[in-house]
Amino acid sequence: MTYTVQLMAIKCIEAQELNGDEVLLKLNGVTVWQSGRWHLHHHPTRDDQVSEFDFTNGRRLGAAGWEMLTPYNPKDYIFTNLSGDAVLELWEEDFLGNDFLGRSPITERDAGRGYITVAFVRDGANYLLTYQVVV
Ligand SMILES: [Ca+2]
Ligand SMILES: [Ca+2]
Repeated sequence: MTYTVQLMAIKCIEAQELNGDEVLLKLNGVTVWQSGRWHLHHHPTRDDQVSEFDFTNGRRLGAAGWEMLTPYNPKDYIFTNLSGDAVLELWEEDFLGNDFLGRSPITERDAGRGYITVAFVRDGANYLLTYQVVV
């Protein structure tokens, strides 16, 4: 039995760094998403700061409100053919070693639970990640 994980959204409740965080998400140790040129921040004031990514609708919430992600490919947020136990990890990139912000285990038993929101609270950071598991 295999299952699929779909990332729905990530929201910054509290950034670790003053100017915002360079966030990356790993699935089973492989980087599947990174904020890239955007810095996650709970209160965006600069053009490059974003408080929330809505992966489902391809939007980001920044100082100017919701804007579309370009490019945006919905398939970039869907991971198929998983089996057994999987793990999602949140990291914050730094020049001298990245900061580990937490992990969340995933199994096929999560399928049918609808949207699952997990909190990553560690090292001064506070993030909410929403995903769903389908079989
Ligand atoms: Ca850091
Ligand atoms: Ca950083």
